[in-house]
Amino acid sequence: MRYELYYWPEIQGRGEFVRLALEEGGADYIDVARRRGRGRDAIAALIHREGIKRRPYAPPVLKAGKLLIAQTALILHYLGPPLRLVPRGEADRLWALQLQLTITDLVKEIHDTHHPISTALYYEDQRPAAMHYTREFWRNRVPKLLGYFDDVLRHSRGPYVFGGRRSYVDLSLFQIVDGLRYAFPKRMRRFENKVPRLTQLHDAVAERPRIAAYLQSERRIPFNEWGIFRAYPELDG
Ligand SMILES: N[C@@H](CCC(=O)N[C@@H](CS)C(=O)NCC(=O)O)C(=O)O
Repeated sequence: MRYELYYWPEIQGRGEFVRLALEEGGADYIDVARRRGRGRDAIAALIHREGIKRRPYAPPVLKAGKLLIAQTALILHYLGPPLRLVPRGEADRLWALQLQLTITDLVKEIHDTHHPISTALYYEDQRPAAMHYTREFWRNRVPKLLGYFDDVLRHSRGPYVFGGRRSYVDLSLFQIVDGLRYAFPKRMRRFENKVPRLTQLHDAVAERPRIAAYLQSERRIPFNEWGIFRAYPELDG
């Protein structure tokens, strides 16, 4: 199966959680908007195409044969078994999906640190609210949510959420830690010792041969100030 990923070509964004899975799973895939040089038009053509009965709302979208699948967590739930990125049993697959949906919630909250009022407004037009939101986010939400995932890893005995076997959830948690380090270097340095198992998971994923090769490649778009994780020094406390 040759998969097609439709996602914005200039950012990691939510597409990155899918890219990491495709890379670690050794999938045959095309990052359509990047590789064919069609950029944003490729996504617009898909999302706004007339006559699609089951039209996806927003990228990332995965095309697998005739299937068009949107929603990051659902895409990963779908890719898990063929790419061997999740155990086969139903309870394990649901556990992975449950964790991934919690990551989806966290991603939205991370995004809201720079866009707390509206995605339709520029960051510069909501900076005071962003500073307020971000302070509360780090005071209450980061300890609760990252603490939760660290606890999941304590129960699984690590380094991964299924113990010794990596899954798509681990790849996403790697991305969360990596992104928070980029966006909030000072805050993360102060906080990270409270979630040592997440840090270990991050390092274990980064050392996996396929991920290490991907991170060194041009396929990995550098972090920048258009994606989910944005480095605005005034938000870093
Ligand atoms: N819950 C969805 C969110 C999808 C989403 O917000 N996609 C962004 C790009 S990263 C978008 O283009 N959204 C358009 C919109 O929300 O109107 C997911 O996890 O895939």
